[in-house]
Amino acid sequence: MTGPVLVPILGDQLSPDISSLADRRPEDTVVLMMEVVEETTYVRHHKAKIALILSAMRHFAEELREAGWMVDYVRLDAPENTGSFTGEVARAITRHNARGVQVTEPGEWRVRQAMEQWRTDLPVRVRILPDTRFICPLPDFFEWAAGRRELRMEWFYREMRRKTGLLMDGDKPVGGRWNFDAENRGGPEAGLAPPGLPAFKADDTTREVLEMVSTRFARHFGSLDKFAWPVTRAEAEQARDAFLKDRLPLFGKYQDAMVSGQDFLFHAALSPAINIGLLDPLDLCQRAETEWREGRAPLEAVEGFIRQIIGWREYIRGMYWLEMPGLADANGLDAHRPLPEFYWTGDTPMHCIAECVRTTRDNAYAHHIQRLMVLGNFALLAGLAPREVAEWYLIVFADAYEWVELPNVAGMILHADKGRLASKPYAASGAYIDRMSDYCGKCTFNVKQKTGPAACPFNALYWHFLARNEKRLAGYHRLAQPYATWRRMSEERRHEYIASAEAFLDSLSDQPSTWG
Ligand code: FAD
Ligand code: DLZ
Repeated sequence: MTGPVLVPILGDQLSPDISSLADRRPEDTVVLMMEVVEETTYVRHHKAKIALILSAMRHFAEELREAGWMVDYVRLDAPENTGSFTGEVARAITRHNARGVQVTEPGEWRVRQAMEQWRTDLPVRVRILPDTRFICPLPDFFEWAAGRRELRMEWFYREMRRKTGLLMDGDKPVGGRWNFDAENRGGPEAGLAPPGLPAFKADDTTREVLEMVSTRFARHFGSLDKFAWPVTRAEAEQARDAFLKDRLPLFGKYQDAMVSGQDFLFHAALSPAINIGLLDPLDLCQRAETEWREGRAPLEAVEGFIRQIIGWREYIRGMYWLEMPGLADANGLDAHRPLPEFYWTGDTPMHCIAECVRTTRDNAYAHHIQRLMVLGNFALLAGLAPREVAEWYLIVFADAYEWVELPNVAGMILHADKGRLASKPYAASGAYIDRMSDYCGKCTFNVKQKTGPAACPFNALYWHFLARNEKRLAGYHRLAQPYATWRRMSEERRHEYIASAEAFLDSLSDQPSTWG
């Protein structure tokens, strides 16, 4: 074939400097963008996630056209749409008489498998290029991981600080320390009034998508009523600038706080835009560093923020590709309980869970501590099946792609990977939630009560979790103290905890979920 090179750009590759376009010239290239039913339904994504991606894709196609690229855009309702990336790429090769396909590697294992198959099934040469939007190339991550007994984020993070030069003074960290987490533990102070996010008004493109999603995906989880995510690069940059100016200075201090009705607090709420390519992570970190260097934000806030991006985000991505495909089936704590219905409905007297499910339904967003220490902690303590939990997290958040969701779920919250990612399970009783939130004061359960039907279920579940996993976890250095406390308890007290937890677990519905 003698035609142009076909460059498929996926829904989370909306960056003009994507590697698949880097060496291409517009006169010899057709960009293919595809709305396909397989991607919209391989899990039943939150309506707002579908709307965000399809609207951002349509806007990005216009951005590329304005920059001179020829874009072949296949809409979901196009009559011949085959419904899959593979089918659409095959169709486009014929349509354009393309002589080759050049694509940036995808973020998910299942799509990577499909792309590898293109190399044998398609009639033209297929080049799959690295995704250079990540700061740490995968071969570098694998090299870092090779031969290490423990793959701790903190060590990786220091390498990334050296590599990027962020917050460095020569070869030393600025401020004399790598990590200022100890300063970042503010609880929910009374009267905390975060400035709020800029809300982006839907233009004609977004309105059309919202209408289509609300009818075609009516039975998917979540609400579109508050949809205000940035869908263009200009909007994402506006959201970024508002965060840097209004919320970054207090980002660190209130990073772990949870307040009813305050859905974003001082968090960036930029992950949906970063993950689809509307913002460049390194540029974002450099801008955050400038806020510190110019005296507008304190070091502990800026270090904490940069650590989330060049540390956690890059490390999580490396771990995904290192551990797949096994990570998807990992179940190191042998947990099999079905996901309770209240993860979809929020219908539970546990106010913390109800509140976290509410923001998830309203915004397709919950902040990190809500995901980790409420929704995740409950899943860990109650022994929910990792596959069901992972699917839920992949469905409900606007920023969810398997490369970032799965290591956080299987590794960070559920310890299903037997501690490859985290040095101990993040298990906590109600006392942690009470310290870091205003939730317990609004709950019908009593967080100070340890056992019995009126007690906060997290309290007994915490000891039940430790007791049922004693053989697996007692050797963990960082759990030595809770296990010593457990052993010091009277037999009767231990029995009360176990009986209380089991009564609660028995009360959880085993009904299959309505939405998943
Ligand atoms: P901020 O709190 O303002 O943090 C700034 C940025 O740091 C985020 O935008 C994100 O890019 C990055 N970041 C912070 N923590 C992590 C982390 N653990 N892993 C990767 N990046 C991180 N993040 C996703 O982007 N997609 C997911 O599907 C996702 N699933 C998660 C599931 C669980 C169980 C947990 C515990 C965390 C998950 N996270 C996920 C990480 C984190 O919760 C979100 O990135 C964050 O809440 C996004 O909101 P924000 O932009 O306000 O983040
Ligand atoms: C998540 C998603 C959705 C809902 N729809 C599309 C789509 O129609 N077309 C597309 O190109 N991408 C979509 N995506 C994002 C893909 O699922 C994502 O690119 C792959 O999972 C690879 O990470």
